[in-house]
Amino acid sequence: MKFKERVFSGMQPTGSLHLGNYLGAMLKWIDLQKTHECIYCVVDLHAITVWQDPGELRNAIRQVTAAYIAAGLDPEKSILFNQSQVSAHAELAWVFNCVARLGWLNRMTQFKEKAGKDRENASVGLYAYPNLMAADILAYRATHVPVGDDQKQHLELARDIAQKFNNDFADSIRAAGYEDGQFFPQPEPVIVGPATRVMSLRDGSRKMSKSEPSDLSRINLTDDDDTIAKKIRKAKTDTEALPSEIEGLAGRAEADNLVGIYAALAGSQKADVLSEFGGRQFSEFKPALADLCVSRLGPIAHEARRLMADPAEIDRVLVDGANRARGIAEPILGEVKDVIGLIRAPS
Ligand code: AQP
Repeated sequence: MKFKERVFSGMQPTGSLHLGNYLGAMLKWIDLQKTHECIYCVVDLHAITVWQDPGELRNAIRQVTAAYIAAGLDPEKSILFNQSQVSAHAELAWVFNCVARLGWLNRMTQFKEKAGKDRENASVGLYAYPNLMAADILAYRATHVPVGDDQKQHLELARDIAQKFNNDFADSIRAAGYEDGQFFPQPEPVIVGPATRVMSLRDGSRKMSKSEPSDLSRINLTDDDDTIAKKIRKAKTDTEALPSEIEGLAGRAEADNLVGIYAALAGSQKADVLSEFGGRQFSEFKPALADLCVSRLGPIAHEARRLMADPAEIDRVLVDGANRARGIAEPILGEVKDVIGLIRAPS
């Protein structure tokens, strides 16, 4: 089957979005809107794989939606919704729980990192998270998935699940009219640009993350201008001047990170940043970076705050998006049920 090009991606409402989410994923989401049919989800079912305060979760779902729109996602053009409103995600995830192998999930590094030493006490949901992510994507037969570098392994698993489903049910899939036996596509990761893995501002060896205890480690999309400037001023660096060539960033994780952030915000490459700032000290580079950050993120924070003043309108956007998402996912889920031998309820 020739699959229509379709984009799917999502973010967890586990706190406010940060610069890593923005540069690693959202900038590409915004770009892809111009050329593709796009489906962007607030993945609230993923968020509850670790305990969330119910009131804060509700607020975070709206906040992430507001950040999507404020950053430039157009709810008329793209489909914006929260995952739990479209039950096809959870239903298909169960099917994939029965397709994916324990050995595959045992290799997932994110589970190991998040569960840490207390693995026995982690939720089953956290372990099965990649199967739900595969369902998120394949419920729409999405072909392209723009994500940060940390999601690469989960995307590979989604491809394995698609392949195994196509193999396990090959006869039934052909009988359903798919002559080439391809029921699900192999979704392609879209991991491009100078900031596919933005690192913590306090430790260049750790990913910038919502769950990092120190707020100084990340720039939130909700931070005001002064806070952004302060966090960049306090960002960890070494004492050397910036190099003029990319090779000079080797072994200088913090410098590499700040140069990558600058390049991504400026829409350029690290080499361009170094040809401008090579030989200059951080005392000169950091104020330029802070100005750029404030000029790019300040208006997003401002617009998100304005949108949050009208939660009913945000909820309306989510309901509209969910209706449109259901229109795509439910027929595909219905076919999945036919192919695997379930009897569906009459529509
Ligand atoms: N530091 C990062 N650099 C580049 N991309 C990143 N992404 C996340 N952190 C970085 C990308 O943002 C998208 C949404 O991520 P998510 O919210 O679903 O979950 P996450 O990857 O687990 O993000 P966090 O901030 O680290 O959340 P917590 O702390 O709750 O686990 C994805 O495309 C991701 O690659």
